[in-house]
Amino acid sequence: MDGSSGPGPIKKDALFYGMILAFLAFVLMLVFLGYAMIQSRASSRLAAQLVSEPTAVVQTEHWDYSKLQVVKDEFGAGMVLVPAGPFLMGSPPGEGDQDEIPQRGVYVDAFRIDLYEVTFRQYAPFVSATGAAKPVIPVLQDDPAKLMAPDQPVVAVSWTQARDYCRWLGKRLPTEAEWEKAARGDRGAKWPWGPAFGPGLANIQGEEDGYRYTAPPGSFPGGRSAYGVYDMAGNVAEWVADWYDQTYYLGAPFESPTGPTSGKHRVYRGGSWNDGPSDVRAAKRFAAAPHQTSAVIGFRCAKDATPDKAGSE
Ligand SMILES: [Ca+2]
Repeated sequence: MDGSSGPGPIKKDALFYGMILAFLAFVLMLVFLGYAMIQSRASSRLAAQLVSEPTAVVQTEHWDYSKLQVVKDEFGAGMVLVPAGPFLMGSPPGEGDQDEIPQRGVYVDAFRIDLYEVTFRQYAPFVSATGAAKPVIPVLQDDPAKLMAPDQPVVAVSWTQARDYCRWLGKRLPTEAEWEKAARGDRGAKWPWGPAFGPGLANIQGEEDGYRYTAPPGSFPGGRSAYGVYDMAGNVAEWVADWYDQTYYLGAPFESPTGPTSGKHRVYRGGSWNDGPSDVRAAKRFAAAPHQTSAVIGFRCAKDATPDKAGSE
């Protein structure tokens, strides 16, 4: 018996190959771990992109403005023709407030509406010519002059003064239905530009959009409505012709509704520089007494339009 052979060459080889195998396994494990780390980083990047996408890229409708018919009134204010036809007025269940339901198809005759909110510069000749009261901002915890530059939208005008200004120009306030159609187009867009709120489209609460208070009308071209109308969301809220009734939509006519025949409050629309995204939705309704004035309420005017006149100017 060769009891002195000890660990033979076979055992030594086994040890050697075993070590090599273990080393290879270790290297393989490192490669696998590295690969797994790269994979997980890539997928978390992807996840981050997916999460941030809704705020980074806002869906807008890319309205086609090539067929808009814009005319200027005698003072140079542009008015756009909104053609006759139906549109979706109000909000579907679960989207807006109680007074916005039911959503329904409403037919509106052709009309014209100012592309821009009325400015202090435009309002001044009316005050001089008629002796109407100069706008005085009633409540603001800051210097009112910050809102009252000539190129700012006029505020601190009552419903009655707004109506009188439009009449003075041979115009009128838009009805609530006209205003909403001009703001959201015929397919019921939630905001003038489309279905989602995003940055750079309207002057709302906060300074992230560049304005603490009002902005000169037309400062947010990306937020125009289907009819090219500026600032229908935010900046200044806007008086419209109708009396306010919170249940009006339940029984209102389907053709050119003009609001209740009487009431205590008038409707104003669009939300303002002091409202959040939900309150600048095209369907959102507000109401205030006709004599009330506010640092957040201004207006724009409208005018009848007959089909044969359309496009001839
Ligand atoms: Ca703002």
